[in-house]
Amino acid sequence: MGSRSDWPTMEAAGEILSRFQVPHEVVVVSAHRTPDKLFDYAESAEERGLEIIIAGAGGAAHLPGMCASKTVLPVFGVPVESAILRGVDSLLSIVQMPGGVPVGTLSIGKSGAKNAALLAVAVLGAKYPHLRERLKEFRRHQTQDVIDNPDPRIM
Ligand code: RP5
Repeated sequence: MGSRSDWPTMEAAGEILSRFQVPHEVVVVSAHRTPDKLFDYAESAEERGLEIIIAGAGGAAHLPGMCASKTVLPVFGVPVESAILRGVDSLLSIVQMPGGVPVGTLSIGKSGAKNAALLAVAVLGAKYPHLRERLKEFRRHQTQDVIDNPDPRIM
């Protein structure tokens, strides 16, 4: 993520990855404050054994796109909600990539972070069948939880 201040949002991705027991690292890498670190990180990601990068950033959110420009690993971008423009700036910064360098862009905020991790699990599931099974179980549980709790007045 681009800043320590993104963590309250990106934590939602970490929670999902931990729940699915997907080994992962959590690092602050800023496209603007630490550009050399960003290049090193993205360039070395593949040889370090990373398979997917989830990049969250807010405002002028160039981190996911620049990351994608330096690696062929799948990059999922999470627009962090910004104070002034409520994350619309982040979303547009991430989603409008030029053809040829894709970033899979999720929704603004915590739901986007959560879904980035679930999408990562789904992609990894093509290679790791146990993750596919865990994802099916997650969905079953999620559906059952809604069915079992139809009255919103009862918590
Ligand atoms: C972006 O600027 C970060 O991703 C963060 O969302 C935003 C604000 O960063 P801080 O000023 O809170 O460090 O690069």
